[in-house]
Amino acid sequence: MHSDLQQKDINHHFKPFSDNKELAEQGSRVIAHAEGVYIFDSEGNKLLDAMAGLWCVNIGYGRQELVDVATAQMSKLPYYNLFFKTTHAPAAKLAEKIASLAPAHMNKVFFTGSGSEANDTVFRMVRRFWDLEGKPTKKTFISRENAYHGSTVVGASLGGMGYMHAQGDLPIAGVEHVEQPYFFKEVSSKADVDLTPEEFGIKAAQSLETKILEIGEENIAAFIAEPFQGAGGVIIPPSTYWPEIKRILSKYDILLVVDEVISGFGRTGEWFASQHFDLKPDLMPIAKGLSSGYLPIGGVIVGDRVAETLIEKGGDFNHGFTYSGHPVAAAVALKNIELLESEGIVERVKNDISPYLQKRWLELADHPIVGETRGLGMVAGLELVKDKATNERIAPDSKAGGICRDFSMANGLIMRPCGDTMIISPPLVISHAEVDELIEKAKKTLDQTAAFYNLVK
Ligand code: PXG
Repeated sequence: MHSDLQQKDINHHFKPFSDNKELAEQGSRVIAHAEGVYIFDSEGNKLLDAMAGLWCVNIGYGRQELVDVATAQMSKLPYYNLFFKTTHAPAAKLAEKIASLAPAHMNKVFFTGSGSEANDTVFRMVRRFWDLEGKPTKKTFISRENAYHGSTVVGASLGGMGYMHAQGDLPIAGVEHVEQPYFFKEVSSKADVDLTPEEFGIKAAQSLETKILEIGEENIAAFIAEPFQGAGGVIIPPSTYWPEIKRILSKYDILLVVDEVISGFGRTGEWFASQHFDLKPDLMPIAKGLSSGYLPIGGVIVGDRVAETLIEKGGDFNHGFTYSGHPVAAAVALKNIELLESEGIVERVKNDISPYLQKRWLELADHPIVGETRGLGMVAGLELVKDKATNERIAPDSKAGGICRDFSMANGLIMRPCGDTMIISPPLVISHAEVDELIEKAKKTLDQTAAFYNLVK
């Protein structure tokens, strides 16, 4: 039996990234409230949210300071646009704050309502940049297989998800995809491929150079990538990958777009993963942790080279959104960043809680159905396998991941599957005791998954 609320939802709510027909039978879990790293559903279940919502609640749930700032800003100025030669304090102050935390050569911020809008903005900015530079043939974006850059037409096109391209005739023209640096998929689980992670990192990066030579530098606008792939399954490149990408990009005149929507605002123990990986992006799309998800806001941090051309030579930039720099969202984002700073949350990730989380997550590598664990900062993943020697998968069609997720939810832990990869991205404020709870629940979940498939030795 569905509750009244579930029934309303079934009758009238068309849900994102869901099989709405299947959900109509099952009914959705109603999330009622949240505190710290926990969410509570309408049945009274308490779940440790090891995904921080959708990779975004960096500061944790229930921060009254953010509520207070939102309330005050709503009373003072709930809305005004930034189009009519106007600005307001929250947008101006937030832009300054973000520029102060970004790499030194990045000093301007264009605001959007989401990460997808940020990538649509990147697309138009980059193409406009090359037109203004007198190189109008430089239009093609090179992205990577299995990348996630959003769900709008441009976002999904830049992304490398086949199941998204299959709906809506994507990608649009002018987007190409090259190899992803996914060592487990491409090497560890294939008997006939014998490369070290370092050798594989170089090989994956060189697919970019191959593509550049194929299409011609004069036709390529930018390379876009997540510093580590998030929605693709927490894919952390081998140490050789980014240096090789940098070598290739410096040889050709191609812009680097580092999509920091997941990795920004402390997730790697630095403000931005570009600082962790020593990257010099021309543009960085941001969202999610910018406001810890309390209100929707995103943006593009623009490096000096692109900003100077667009601003000095460009005249009007005919692009923007009703909610660009929304004052309430911007005020909340600013306060969120101030709290991350004043409470030393990013330093704590680097020096304390990330090392602890990663040390404990590594214990799961010993489990009989785990082929690999990996992690960085406050993200981690593991690969479900039937046999550790061959890394053969448990069941066809990546079904084991969904089964594992269901056990995890029943155990009070939100850990999610990407195929047969189980991933976490908890709030940055998670305590040691909560990490212990996460690991214990994950172990129990793996035991149950192994038992379900009769894999207990
Ligand atoms: N870039 C990256 C790297 C992302 O992870 C976006 C852009 C788009 O942001 P918006 O705010 O438009 O959603 C994202 C979003 C998942 C999942 O299943 C991940 C995202 C969104 C929805 C689902 O992991 N990431």
